[in-house]
Amino acid sequence: MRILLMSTSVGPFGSGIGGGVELTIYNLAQELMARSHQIQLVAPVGSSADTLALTTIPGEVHPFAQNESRSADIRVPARSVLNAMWQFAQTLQHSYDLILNFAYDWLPFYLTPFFDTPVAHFVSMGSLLDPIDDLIRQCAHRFPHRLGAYTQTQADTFGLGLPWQILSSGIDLNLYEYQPQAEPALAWVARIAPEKGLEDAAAAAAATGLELRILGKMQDESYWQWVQSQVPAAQLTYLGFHPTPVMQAHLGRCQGLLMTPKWIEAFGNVAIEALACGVPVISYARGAHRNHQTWQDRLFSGTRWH
Ligand code: HBI
Repeated sequence: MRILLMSTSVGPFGSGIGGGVELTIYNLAQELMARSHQIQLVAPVGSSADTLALTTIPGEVHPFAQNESRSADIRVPARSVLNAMWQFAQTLQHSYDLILNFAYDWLPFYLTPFFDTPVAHFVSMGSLLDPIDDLIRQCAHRFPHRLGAYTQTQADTFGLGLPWQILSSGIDLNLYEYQPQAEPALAWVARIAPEKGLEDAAAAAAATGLELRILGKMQDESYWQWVQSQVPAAQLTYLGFHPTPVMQAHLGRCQGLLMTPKWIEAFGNVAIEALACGVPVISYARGAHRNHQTWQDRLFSGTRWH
């Protein structure tokens, strides 16, 4: 098939601002091309995607849905890059058999019935904003099986009984190497942002006396400063945002990965990346992690870790 992939609206593809959904888009595109489908990615200007056919579109990126209040009106930037991306998609829709949306935004769901070419959606987060939830439910009823989610746990946050395709997530195991020797350090890999709960990982590192090696996009500098002020005893080493080969080399040298989400993590790609490197995962029994292997019943008072 000829498939048009429409990227996330929050930042350029490859910048790390889109978090796990960037890895999902890249891995899906690689596998679809390996199966002889023709793939074209549309993303904001400034994007880079090595072997992928890419069209970049100028415009203003969108505010993060997770930072908006649940019942607030939808905010669209004046020169929204997403509006421009979907206008572009409309002009060339007849050259494609399928359009796949990866943005968690109002517009692509609203436009679904207005396109001749079928539009399907990979929803990358759990329920966050009422106006988008309403649209997703409308899409589900009007176009059953056009909605993909990582996990049933994530899908259920939009209400029970909707016809989701549960797609899980996958990684290219050739990119991850097992390292037999671990150094006395724990790892934390995510966008540096409040919904990821870095302060809890810092507290765990302080409690164990282990260095915490932090990898991921520096999304919220003031939050990073706050975490350091909250846990002065923790030895926190920020290693930056890196492409998979470099990230997994750091991750593989650690004794364990801490996952401390404050929201319903839709999947948590880094959990399977750590396991691919032979690194045990310590996470909350919340969100998609409940599906992952249990590692330890309780680590802190009252906090159930899995
Ligand atoms: N917020 N408005 C908006 N649109 C997105 O596509 C989006 C987002 N927040 C986070 C996000 N995408 C991705 O980082 C997660 O889906 C992984």
